[in-house]
Amino acid sequence: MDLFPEEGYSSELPALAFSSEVWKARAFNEPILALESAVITHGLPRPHNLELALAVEEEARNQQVTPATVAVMDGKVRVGLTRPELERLATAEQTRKISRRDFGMALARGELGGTTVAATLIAARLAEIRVFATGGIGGVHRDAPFDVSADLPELAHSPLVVVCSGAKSILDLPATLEYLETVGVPVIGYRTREFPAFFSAESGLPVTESVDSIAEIVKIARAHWSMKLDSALLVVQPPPTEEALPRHQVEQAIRQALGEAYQQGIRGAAVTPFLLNRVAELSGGDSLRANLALLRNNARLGAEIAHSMAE
Ligand code: PSU
Ligand code: MN
Repeated sequence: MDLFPEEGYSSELPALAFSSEVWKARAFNEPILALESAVITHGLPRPHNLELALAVEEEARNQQVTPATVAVMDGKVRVGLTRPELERLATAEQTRKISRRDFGMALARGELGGTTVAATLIAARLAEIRVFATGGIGGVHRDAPFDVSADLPELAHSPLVVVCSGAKSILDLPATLEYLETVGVPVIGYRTREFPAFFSAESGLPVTESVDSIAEIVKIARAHWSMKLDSALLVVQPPPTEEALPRHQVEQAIRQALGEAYQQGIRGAAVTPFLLNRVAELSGGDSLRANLALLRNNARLGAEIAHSMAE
């Protein structure tokens, strides 16, 4: 550690820039909740993206947990954003979707970028943050054997509790769960026995373990890491009942979106944003409502876990 570190910067982590809020929380060992920003730049339409970014931060603050939204900005990986920075990210004309592969280019060129689950895990790991909340993780794509989200290998060696609503069924969910098993990421259902499919509570697939309390999650996480395992624990909960969509309704939109992606030759990093956007359009406002509700709900659970882990 620097003797007199300039607030927000650490000589050991030259690429990171902490918000003063996160800097202080780190110094006082207070709970912090990591949040991604690809959902702001590539996941949600304006103005819902900014509203959502502010709402999930509020969920953390309501529980005296410091939110650390991660993004790439002005040649730094920001851990914690100010409100003007969130606004800049949410309204920018051009942003890069930043996964593990993309840091070098975005940092070197001073680009603005939203971090995926993979990229947020990398930053959170460096910052020693232990809890991260998001909507849904990336996974193994359907009928595309080599399109596996970088989120999965990153979860394999990121010692964090990651709260989400499973993964969207735009993905091959059984294959995604098999991958997580291979790399040692337990899938813990919070008050559910079923792996949620993001918009819908049902996927027909079981979780590794089901728990009813935050205390159990924390106990399992500590025991997991006591074996010097460096993998994440995925804590999943379904979208709130009021806003959850029936599985068949979503499935129809997904089939159509997948067909269009194939016809239009959409590849690589563009696949997930394309599918998310088309499914949202095809299923109408209901999917957006579900998306916003589950993101807030996951931030709330993430903050509770962060709080409990800091005790
Ligand atoms: N799934 C969603 N909403 C999202 C994403 C996934 O339901 O916004 C975003 C997340 O940031 C995730 C990323 O980390 O997409 C995965 O992209 P890819 O498949 O290109 O790795
Ligand atoms: Mn991909």
